[in-house]
Amino acid sequence: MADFTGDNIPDLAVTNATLDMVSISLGKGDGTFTYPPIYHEVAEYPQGMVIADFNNDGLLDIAVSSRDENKISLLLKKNMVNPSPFAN
Ligand SMILES: [Ca+2]
Ligand SMILES: [Ca+2]
Repeated sequence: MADFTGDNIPDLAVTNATLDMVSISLGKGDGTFTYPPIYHEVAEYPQGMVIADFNNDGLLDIAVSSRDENKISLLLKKNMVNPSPFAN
């Protein structure tokens, strides 16, 4: 778990190797997460996931390695949260 939205509430990212997706559930601050999660398509058969700030904007990003395509999908935070939980 990591905080992707910068609100100090932990969020949850999960790889789904069957759907070739990473799903991100945003923490609400009361121990529950938004549902349904936000889905992002990544390269086929995602396996490993590394969470770090890859572009140095102070917000965490996700890199997902793919078993079948031998490449890395990078989800930058600015593209990650859509729709924004803060937009009404
Ligand atoms: Ca958060
Ligand atoms: Ca970043």
